[in-house]
Amino acid sequence: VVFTEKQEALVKESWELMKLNIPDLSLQFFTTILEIAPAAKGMFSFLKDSDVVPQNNPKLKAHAVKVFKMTCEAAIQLRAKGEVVVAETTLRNLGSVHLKKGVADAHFEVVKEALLRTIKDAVGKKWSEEMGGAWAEAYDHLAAAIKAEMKEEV
Ligand code: HEM
Ligand code: ISQ
Repeated sequence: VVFTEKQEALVKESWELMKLNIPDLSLQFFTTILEIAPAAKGMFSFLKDSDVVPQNNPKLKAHAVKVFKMTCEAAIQLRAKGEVVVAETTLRNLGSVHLKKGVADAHFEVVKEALLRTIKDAVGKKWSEEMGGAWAEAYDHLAAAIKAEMKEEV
C-alpha cells in the first residue's frame, strides 16, 4: 500500500483539530452510528435501559476517542511501513469484545461512514475529499485487522 506523506499529514492535522472538542466529537460519532444503524443500540452497554444517548458517559467518550486515535495511528503506520500492525494483546481484546457483542462485517461500514461524517463536520472548511479518503484508507486497514482477529477467535 502506498500511503503518502500528504495523506498522513491530512489525518494528523484533522485529528489535532478534532481533539479540541472531544465531548461533542464522541457524542456525535456515537449518535451518528445509531442514526445509520438503529438496531445496533442493543449492542452498547452505554445505553442500558435507556433510549437516549447519555450526554456524559466517560466510557462512551473513552471508547470513541480510541477509535479515532487508533485510526490516526493506523495512518502513521501505513505511511511508515505500508501496513497496519496492532499490538497483539490489544488486537486480541478488540477481537473478543466485538465478537461477543455480535459485531458483523456490515457494521464496520456503518462505523466508517459515521467516522467520516463526524470528521467532515468537525473540520469544517478544512475538509477535502483527499482528507476523507486518507481516513477511509487507514480505517479500512485497521478494520481488516480486527475482522481477521474476530474470525480467528470463534
Ligand atoms: C468496544 C474500537 C468497530 C461496537 C470497543 C472498544 C474499542 C473499540 C477500543 C472498547 C474495548 C474494551 O472494552 O476494552 C473499535 C475500532 C473499530 C470498532 C477501532 C473499527 C476499526 C466497531 C463496530 C461496531 C463496534 C463496527 C459495531 C457497531 C462496539 C461495541 C463495544 C465496542 C458494542 C462494546 C461497548 C460497551 O458496551 O462497552 N470498540 N471498534 N465497534 N465496540 Fe468497537
Ligand atoms: C466502540 N466501537 C466503535 C465505535 C464506537 C463509538 C463510540 C463509542 C464506542 C465505540
